[in-house]
Amino acid sequence: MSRSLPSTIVHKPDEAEAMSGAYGGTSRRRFLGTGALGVAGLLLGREHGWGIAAAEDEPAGGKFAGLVPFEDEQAAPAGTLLGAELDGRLFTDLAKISPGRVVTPNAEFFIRTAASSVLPNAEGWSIAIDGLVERPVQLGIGVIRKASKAMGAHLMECAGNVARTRFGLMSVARWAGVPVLDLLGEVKRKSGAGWVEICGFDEYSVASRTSDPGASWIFPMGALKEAFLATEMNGEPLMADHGAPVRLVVPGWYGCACIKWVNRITFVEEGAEASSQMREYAVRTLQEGKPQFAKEYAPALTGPAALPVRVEKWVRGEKIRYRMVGIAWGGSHRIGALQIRFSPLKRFEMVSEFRPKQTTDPWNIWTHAWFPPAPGDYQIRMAIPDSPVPARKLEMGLYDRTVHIGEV
Ligand SMILES: Nc1nc2c(c(=O)[nH]1)N[C@H]1C(S)=C(S)[C@@H](COP(=O)(O)O)O[C@H]1N2
Ligand SMILES: [Mo]
Repeated sequence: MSRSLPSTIVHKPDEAEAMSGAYGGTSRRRFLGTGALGVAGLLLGREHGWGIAAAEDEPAGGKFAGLVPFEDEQAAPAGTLLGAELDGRLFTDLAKISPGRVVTPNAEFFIRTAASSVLPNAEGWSIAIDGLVERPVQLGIGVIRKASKAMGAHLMECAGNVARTRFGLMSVARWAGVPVLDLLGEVKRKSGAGWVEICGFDEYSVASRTSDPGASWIFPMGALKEAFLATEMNGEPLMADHGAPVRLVVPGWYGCACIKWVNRITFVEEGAEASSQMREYAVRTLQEGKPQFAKEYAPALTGPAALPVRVEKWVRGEKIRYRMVGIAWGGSHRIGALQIRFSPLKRFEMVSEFRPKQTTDPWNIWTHAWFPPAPGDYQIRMAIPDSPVPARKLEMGLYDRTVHIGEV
């Protein structure tokens, strides 16, 4: 899927252009006007409550001297939609996260597949509920919107989120919608109808170079306890590129299960075949092989994971200090402790400031005072000691990042 990236610009997050507008609308002019220190204050945040040091107790004092870019991460620019339809992508700039900016603004929430140019009008939209039911039902969008209520902040991550695109296929929003089981509870189903296939509109005017059309995922009813059909994100109506008028959100599951433009929910029996989307994402959701039947798929849950998102450089007199800022996430799992290592040859050490991630936190921010012993490349990996479930992608090295330190 990353094959089609329209650009291979190496991102330099310390450039003024990259920083402008980054923190609650700081303009480029304001950035230049206040200088690096102004940005530093914003970077560190003044809000408490996330276990993050405030600007005043910055580890080394001194002057903020920019961000050290991660190496070998070629990426298209973040925050703008690139391409269209099935090849449309928008990458979130994770380096912008701060205690006061935990939720991703709508315009920066990642997009994986942009709205089709032949998408039907939202106003006449309905969801067909059919399959193993006594009588099929058409659920109008008006009814769904009316029943919508706050569903909380949840993280979404594409199963194909990789270093090459700076892990930008991951975001957090505060959603509103209707629990799927509430809607399905109204429908009389036949015996044996223990599974549901949730389908979304997926026809495009142009054939994709990278993805197969056809969006649906098949769930056992029990897996949908927390799932909801979303109509709003961050207090605004869902945007077309995020699945308007209605999309599925399954908290804790990879984005590939979170079908957009939902237009059909079909009750099926346990023996149903897996959908083409499930097969396409089998490897990326860590299935064993490419199973033929839906019931052979493990829940496509994001495991516990952590990632550095920026390396800040600070200067005081002759002294240079580095501070790493990162995130930890993983569905509804609690993460009690976090470790970091700077080379495969070195041991893991405890992250210096980490407030445990509670079950309801979508992600949380950690910081680590870092004293690289010498200039050179550092390969960073995180670890979650006593992880409630195996942190498989983390342990596979899929969230490794490298930074080059020029001076210490
Ligand atoms: N109809 C439809 N739904 C879809 C997709 C799609 O291509 N078509 N892509 C899925 C994938 S792979 C991801 S990661 C999420 C991304 O949602 P977002 O673009 O709102 O971030 O949508 C999912 N839902
Ligand atoms: Mo995805």
